[in-house]
Amino acid sequence: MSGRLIVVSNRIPTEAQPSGGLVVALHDCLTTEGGVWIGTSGTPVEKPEPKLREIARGDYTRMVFDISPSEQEGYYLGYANSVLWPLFHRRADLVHLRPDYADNYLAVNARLADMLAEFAGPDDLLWIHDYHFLPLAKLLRDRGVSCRIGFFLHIPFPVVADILALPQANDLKDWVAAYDVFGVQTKGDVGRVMAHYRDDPHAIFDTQGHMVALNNGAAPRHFPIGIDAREFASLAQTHEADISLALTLGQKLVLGVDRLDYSKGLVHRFEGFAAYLDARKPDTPKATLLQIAPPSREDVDAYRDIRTELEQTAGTINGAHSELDWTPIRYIRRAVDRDMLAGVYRRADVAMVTPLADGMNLVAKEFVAAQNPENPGVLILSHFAGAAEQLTDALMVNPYDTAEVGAAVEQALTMPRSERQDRHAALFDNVMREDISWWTQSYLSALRGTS
Ligand code: GDG
Repeated sequence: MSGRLIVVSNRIPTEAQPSGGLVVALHDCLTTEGGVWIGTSGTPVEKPEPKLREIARGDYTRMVFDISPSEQEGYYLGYANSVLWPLFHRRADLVHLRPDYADNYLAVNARLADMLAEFAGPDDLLWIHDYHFLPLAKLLRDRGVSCRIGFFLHIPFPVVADILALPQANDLKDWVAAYDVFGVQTKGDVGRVMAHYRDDPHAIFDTQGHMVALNNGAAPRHFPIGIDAREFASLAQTHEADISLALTLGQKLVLGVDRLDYSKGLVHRFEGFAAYLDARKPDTPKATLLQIAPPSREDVDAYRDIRTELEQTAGTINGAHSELDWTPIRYIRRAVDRDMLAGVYRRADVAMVTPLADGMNLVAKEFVAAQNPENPGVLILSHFAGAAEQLTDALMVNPYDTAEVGAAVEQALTMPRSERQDRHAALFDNVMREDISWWTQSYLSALRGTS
């Protein structure tokens, strides 16, 4: 097969050096493989033309298309981030249904399908990313596109009971079944996709109850996304010395790094940290929780609400526990430079990665890669992060159980060096082995039909 690799995601990098998990991963993949990366232009225009525009060419080509202000509202802020995102993160209570949201979502996908139908040849490989474009393969097949089309879902696949809150629940079955490869992050996600197709004519199950085919394509498969662990480890080593030792006033450093999003469990995390403060024994080190939380999707109400709640919670805990020379929670509501971030990871004694729902969570992997193997920090990891399937040597917690989280903080701060080293060695081995190029190659060989 000699066609091009065509990658589609909502956001594509507009700067030379991309940042952020998905964007960095796909940039590395396309730099190696070559091909075309297509996404939205990022600036809504009144009358979007149904045309792909090339914005850069190098190791690979970048192309964009426009959406209108009302599509930004209905497709992006609406259906993608106020319907699918909360629903897929087990927050059906936050789903905001409006008919114009679904209309805009389908209109943007249909316009993109028209453009791709003209652009893609039969030998090309189309790789579609994330919940913004679930209907694309179905729309492309309706337009006669015959090339192989794969999808990768970066966020969790929902349970059947939650999917029923979606007016398009039946359409979702058709959308998913139209892909040649439907890729998800974890085995748990594969199980939930299969549950969605029980008794559905699209799916064929074997006698043991495993799905063997979905429509004409393969059964859904899991491809846990990784990071460029080697590069990140060396970044952390280089920038460790940049981090001022005054950072925690001589106390132990506990770190959290998350987009400010309700799925990341930040309020529960602060309450879990407060449980450690409440129960702290006199000889347990004093620790400061440094929470880096750059804001995201601030035009969506639920994101404004979580920010207010988090700031109130931090204020209450600090009011109760601060001393003249110690503020237990430091909270930074802006992005930190990636080099500095790598150095802070390495400097941290403990990382709290405690989402209530998360497709994978790259922060957990970055923290592991950044550690000094001689004196590594401890990873506290939620059962509900996709990374929990791979990083089984972390201290696992139920993020809703604040007493358990508090006890894990205490255990992490007092863990003997030999146990820290053993746990870290096992985690590091996984993060290095199942890295970003392993992920890319696994997915692409499935999409090419060779595995
Ligand atoms: C989605 C899924 C899945 C964060 N703060 C700063 C900063 N970051 C970087 C981290 C990391 C990335 O952003 C966050 O990645 P996550 O995986 O943790 O989370 P999502 O953004 O929700 O990503 C997730 C992922 O897609 C990939 O498939 O793992 O489950 O939700 O790389 O380092 N980077 C900088 N400054 C910050 O302040 N420079």
